Amino acid sequence: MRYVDEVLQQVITQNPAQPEFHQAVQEVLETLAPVIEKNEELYRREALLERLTVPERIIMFRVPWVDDQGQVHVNNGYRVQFNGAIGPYKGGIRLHPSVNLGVMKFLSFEQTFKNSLTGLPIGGGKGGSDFDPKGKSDREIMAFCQSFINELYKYIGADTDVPAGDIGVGAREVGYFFGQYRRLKGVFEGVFTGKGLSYGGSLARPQATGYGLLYITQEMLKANGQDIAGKTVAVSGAGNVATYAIEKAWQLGAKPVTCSDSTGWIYDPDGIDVATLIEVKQVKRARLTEYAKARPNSQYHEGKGVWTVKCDIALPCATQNELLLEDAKALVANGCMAVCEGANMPTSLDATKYLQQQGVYFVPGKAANAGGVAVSALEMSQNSERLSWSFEQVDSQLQQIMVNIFHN
Ligand code: NDP
Ligand code: 2IT
Repeated sequence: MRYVDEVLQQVITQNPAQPEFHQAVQEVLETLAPVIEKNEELYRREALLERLTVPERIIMFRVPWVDDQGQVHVNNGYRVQFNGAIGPYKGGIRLHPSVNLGVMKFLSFEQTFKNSLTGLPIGGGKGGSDFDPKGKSDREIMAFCQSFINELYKYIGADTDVPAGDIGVGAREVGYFFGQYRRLKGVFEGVFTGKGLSYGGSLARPQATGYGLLYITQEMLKANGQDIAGKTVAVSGAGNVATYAIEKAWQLGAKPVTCSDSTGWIYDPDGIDVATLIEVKQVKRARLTEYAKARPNSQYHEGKGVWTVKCDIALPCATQNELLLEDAKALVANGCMAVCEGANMPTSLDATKYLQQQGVYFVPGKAANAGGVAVSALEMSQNSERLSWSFEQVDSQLQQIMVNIFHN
C-alpha cells in the first residue's frame, strides 16, 4: 500500500467519528502524494506523515458559567496545539454549537499549513467551544469567556500559543479573554491577536482576511490574463470575513451581489451595501431579514441558495462544507470562472475535484484566507516592539504577503 494511503487509513482508524479531520487530511495527503512517492522509503522511515497528522498536544476542559436567570451551564472547551515547529501555536477560537474535537483537529491541521505559507514564524493551533453565543447578553458572553480563560490561561502565552478570533469570536470576546488572562497572569503581553486598538490591537486586522482574499483573487486572475474589475461576485456568510471581502470587492471594481447567514441569504441586484450589512450584523447582531427591510430592491430567501446566482467569482466565507457538488455544478452551469475559499474547507472534496476538472480557477483556503493570520502575526510583531503601525503600512504588507502566497 502507498505510504500516503497507509497513513490516511491510520488517521481514520485512530480518530473515529471525526469526518472533518479525515477530509482535511485526505485532501492534503492526496495533494502531497506525487512528492512523497518520489522518496517513499525515506519519508516512511522518518514518519514524516505521522508527524504531520498527529497533533503535538490537545487540551480539553470543562467551561461552567451562569446565565442571567441564575442557571448554571457546562460547555466543552478545546485547544489543539497541532504543530509548533516554526513558531508559537497560532490560530483562532471558535464558539459555535457544532464545535467538537474533530472540527478542532481539522481546523488546527489546516492552520499549520496556512501559517507556514504566510512566510511568518507561526505554528498551527485552534481552539473553541460548543457554547452558542446567539441570543446571549453581554454579561453572559463575558461570564463564558472568563470561565474559558480560567482554564486555558495555563497553556497560552506570547511565546507559546497565541489565540485569536474565528466564528463567533470578534473584538468583544477577545477583549474578555485578554482581560481575564491579564488578571490571572499579571502580565501585559501579546497573548491574543484581534485585540481592540486601545490595548494592543493592529489596524487592518478586522479587514485582513476579507481584504487578503480579494488581493489573492486579483493576483490569480491577473496571472491568467483576467481583470477583477467588472466581475460579479457571489459571497456567502455575513460575518467578519464576508463583510470585508464584500468591501474590498467594491474597491477593486467588482460587484458583490449576495451574502448569507445561518438562516437565509440575500440577493441584492444593486450590489450588497456594506454599511447596511455592518449595521445589521455587527451593530444590531440581527438576521439578514433586517437587511432586506433596509434595502427594498434586495431579495431575502430562507435557507441555502447563494451558489444558484449567476456570478463570475464565488467566495465561500461562512463555514466548512458549505459548497457541495450540486452547488459546484450550478456555479459551472452559470459560467462561474473562479472559486476562492474565504472560509476554512468550505468546498467538499468532490466539489473541488469537479471545479478543477471543469477548468474553474480554484484557490484553497490555506492560501486564500491566510491574510487574517498573517496580520495577526504582524500584530504580534507590533506588540513585541511596543509600537503600532499605520493602516497603510499593515495593508501594504498584507498585499505583498498575499501576492507571495499566490506565487509560492
Ligand atoms: P463570523 O462568526 O464573523 O461569521 C460567520 C458567518 O457565517 C455568519 O454570518 C454566520 O451566520 C454564517 N454561517 C452560516 N452557516 C454557518 C454555520 N453552519 N456555522 C457557522 N456560521 C455559519 O466568522 P468569520 O467570518 O470570522 O469566519 C467565517 C469563516 O472564515 C470560518 O470558516 C473561519 O474559520 C474562516 N476564517 C476566519 C478568519 C478570521 O480572521 N476571522 C481567518 C481565516 C478564516 P450567523 O450570522 O447567522 O451566525
Ligand atoms: O482560520 C484562521 O486563520 C483564523 N481564524 C485566524 C487565526 C489568527 O490567529 O488570526
